[in-house]
Amino acid sequence: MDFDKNIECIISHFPFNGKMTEIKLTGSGLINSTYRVIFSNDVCESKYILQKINTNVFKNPDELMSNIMNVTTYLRNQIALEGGNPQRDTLTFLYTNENTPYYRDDEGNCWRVYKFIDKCYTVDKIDSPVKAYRSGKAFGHFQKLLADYPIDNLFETIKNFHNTPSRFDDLNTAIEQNLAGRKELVADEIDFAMSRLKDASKLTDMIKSGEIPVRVTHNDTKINNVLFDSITNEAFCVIDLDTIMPGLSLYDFGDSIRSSAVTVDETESDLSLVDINMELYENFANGFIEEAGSALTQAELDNLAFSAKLMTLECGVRFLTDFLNGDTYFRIEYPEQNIVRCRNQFRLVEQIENKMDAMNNIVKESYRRVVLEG
Ligand code: ADP
Ligand code: GN1
Ligand code: MG
Repeated sequence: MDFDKNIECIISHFPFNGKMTEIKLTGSGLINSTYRVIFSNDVCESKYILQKINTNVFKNPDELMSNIMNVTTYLRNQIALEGGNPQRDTLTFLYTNENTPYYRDDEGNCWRVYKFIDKCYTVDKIDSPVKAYRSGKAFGHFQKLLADYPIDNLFETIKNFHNTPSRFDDLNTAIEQNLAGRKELVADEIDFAMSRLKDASKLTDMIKSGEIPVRVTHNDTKINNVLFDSITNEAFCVIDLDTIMPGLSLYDFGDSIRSSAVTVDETESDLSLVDINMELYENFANGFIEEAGSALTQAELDNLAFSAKLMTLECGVRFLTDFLNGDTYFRIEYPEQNIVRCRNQFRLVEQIENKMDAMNNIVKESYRRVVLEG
């Protein structure tokens, strides 16, 4: 079916008012297809996000949307209780006219709608210490808001999402299968990953031994999953809620460093430019610890800096795996992009390794100042 006809059919299943006057692709997410749509009538104009759920990635949209509806309802209450704005500080999803949280079209595509939040912007990397601090606060606060959420209500929307040993298994399978015939091109990257295999199981081992608590976490804390207010520049809303699942606080801290405390974002191909920015790192850590720090255990604090390395390594391994598999998971803009991203992330791993002592000291100092001395 052609896109225009299909889109008319899709929107007819949602309770929009008026006529659709604009539809535009938006954002730089790598998974879903995201459109900003505007509906107008004689009185007003309403903006929404219409999103095609990537069902290659999220195999069970019912479970996915159950998590999202439950979590956003809970967040709205928490936000109201603390005097925030529930319409702006979290996402508001619409039910379809058939009272379901998404619409499945004739081709099997799953569509959902939520309110567009106005007067805000997203960035792919942080460029100022104050914004790094605010991003850290946003993710730390998000974790705090969900601290008492009933964890057993959550479905695991992607199995073993941050299970790094399992990501290495996927890499080994991809090497073996060599589906895209690219194995020879990436021998150095495979060596790089395998030389760090011993790091992969550190956090999963700590989960097994009970040394580290499983919490409700976001699990995809890339900085373009935070909305910044256009006027105040505050980081006020954490979006992209598809991977809210039981996880580790460390996943959310570590995964964000890759975009919140770096010199260039993950698309940069000039490796000489790739580095961790320690001023941004310190500010992000201060913000995160200010919000989430008092709930963190010693084992978590001791591994915050390590988590930045592990999550970056894991992400590089995932890009490498996807490159070997023929680019079936992450959206790409040109054929080599996954290997460019992988090299970028692996260089960042090296830079984090070089700075690990300083990164650990920053966490200690921040915790002492922010939590112990209040
Ligand atoms: P993906 O899963 O592909 O990363 P996201 O849910 O993160 O998709 O959305 C992609 C982009 O769309 C975001 O980075 C942001 O720029 C924009 N966006 C998403 N939701 C909203 C919203 N409610 N209001 C304004 N912009 C939004
Ligand atoms: C994807 O959806 P997006 O673009 O925010 C991915 C993350 C990766 C990230 C790498 C569900 O995030 O895990 O870290 O790309 N999300 C999923 O840029 O796989
Ligand atoms: Mg996103």
